[in-house]
Amino acid sequence: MVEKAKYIWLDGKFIPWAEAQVHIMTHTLHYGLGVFEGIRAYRCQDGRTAIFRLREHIRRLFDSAHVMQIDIPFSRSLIEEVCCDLLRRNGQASAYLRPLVFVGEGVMGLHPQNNPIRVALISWVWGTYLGEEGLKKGIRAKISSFSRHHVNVMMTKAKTTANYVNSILAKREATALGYDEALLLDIDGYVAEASGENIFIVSDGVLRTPPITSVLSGITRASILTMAQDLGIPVKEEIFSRDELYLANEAFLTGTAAEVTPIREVDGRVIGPGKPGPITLKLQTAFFDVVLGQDPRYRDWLTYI
Ligand code: PPE
Repeated sequence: MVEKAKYIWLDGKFIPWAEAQVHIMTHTLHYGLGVFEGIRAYRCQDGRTAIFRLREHIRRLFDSAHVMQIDIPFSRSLIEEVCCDLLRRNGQASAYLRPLVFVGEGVMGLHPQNNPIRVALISWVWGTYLGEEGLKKGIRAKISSFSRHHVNVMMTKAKTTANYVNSILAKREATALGYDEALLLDIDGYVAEASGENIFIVSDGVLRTPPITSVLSGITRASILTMAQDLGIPVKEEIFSRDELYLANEAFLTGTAAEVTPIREVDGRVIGPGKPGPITLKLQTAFFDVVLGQDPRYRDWLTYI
């Protein structure tokens, strides 16, 4: 259960958590046209709170809306400001921020021309997404029987609510079979991403991740690519097959919620030595140093509230 915070920002106003209700005729509830973001704020080593890559997340929110032809009735800078303000008002030193843009009541049917565009900002405390144990020792993943969206079926660069039905189907299937996470292949059978994370593998010292063609352009993914290059780790954005994943020396997932989570097993095949490998650990440590404000090189990725 999500622990209630004091306030939610809805359509321009801070209102008590319990009052943030919508009508059953809310268009997005019926058809799934909406866009959202997931952003983490961390309590840094010096006691201050910093939001990780706030600008990039809000830019992606507006990019998703652009792709889905949704006009957000607020400016990017206002939404960024409200994210900081919400954390302050809710007294949360570390939290997960969820901007959600959805289509309100008006007409029904598949042509919601003038229905109001509504915007909510929610913050809640969210622990490790795939468990403390998963973060430390690695998770067990399963290739899903569901494929990742084809680029001409859904807009894969847009973080649209409707895309996540595919993720839920995959996640349910994997967890029902006793796995922690689902990995989805693209329509051509190459590894794409997990239900809510991007994927990386290490093969012979090279860090590899699928190009963003049919996957979400992850902000954690982009951060890891930059950090790896700065650490002198060779990186390649290229497609790979599931047997290349089985044969990888290391594998891990990245995402705002999942942070940097090692993968220790896929489809019953142990990955490398079956525990987080040296490159994974190096990048995971570097990632937490950055988000906790311990690495001055990436200070501009943090917005202190
Ligand atoms: N792929 C998908 C499909 C995805 O949903 C996410 C984020 C990522 C990749 C990684 O993107 P980024 O967060 O920018 O590094 N998934 C969000 C949703 C989690 C949820 O269950 O809700 C997240 O991590 O916030």
